[in-house]
Amino acid sequence: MDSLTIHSTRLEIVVADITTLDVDAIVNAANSSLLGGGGVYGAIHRAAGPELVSACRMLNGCKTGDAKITPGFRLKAQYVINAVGPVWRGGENGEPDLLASCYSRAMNLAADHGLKSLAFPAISTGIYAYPADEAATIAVDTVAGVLKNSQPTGIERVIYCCFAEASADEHRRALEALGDGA
Ligand code: AR6
Repeated sequence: MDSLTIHSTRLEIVVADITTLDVDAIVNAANSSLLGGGGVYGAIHRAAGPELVSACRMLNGCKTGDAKITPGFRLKAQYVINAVGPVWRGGENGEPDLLASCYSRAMNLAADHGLKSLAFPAISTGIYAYPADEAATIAVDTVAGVLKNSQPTGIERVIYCCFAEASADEHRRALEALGDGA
């Protein structure tokens, strides 16, 4: 399953470089300084230009599980939502709640800014080593929970932007499990 609609929001899975997406906001996977990094962070900062790190410098960092919004500068996306996922330390150190919190905070920021479309990378599943299957379930279930349990968000599209087919497969499986339970 590559997409599922909950209320009026479409959840979609794509395999792409997130910096190329034409959406209102893309989510970044940063560390708590918001300053420096490789992976998707490096790609987003290269594409956005040096103004993005200058904007991040004004934010005084960000706690794990939280997110802060900046402009997108040279990106097609108008905004970047800078999220800080947990480092995987075996799963007994609050990692699931902290990862879920990244997704719900990003959804809330997008809704508060009146955004219609939002793309997530698979936060924490690269350098931070979160198991991809568990992370995909959290990514899908948390967004679905926000859509089902809160006031209408106004968000029309949520994209899971996977960098590899294996990651997309995990998100497809999670979307199917959610669809089966609906
Ligand atoms: N588009 C979409 N997804 C991507 C892209 C891209 N251009 N590049 C990588 N990914 P990671 P983390 C995927 O390591 O695990 C940073 O340097 C990648 O395949 O970027 O949250 C920060 O500063 C993986 O599935 O982020 C932190 O120190 C996912 O994005 C730390 O790394 C996340 O991988 C955060 O680690």
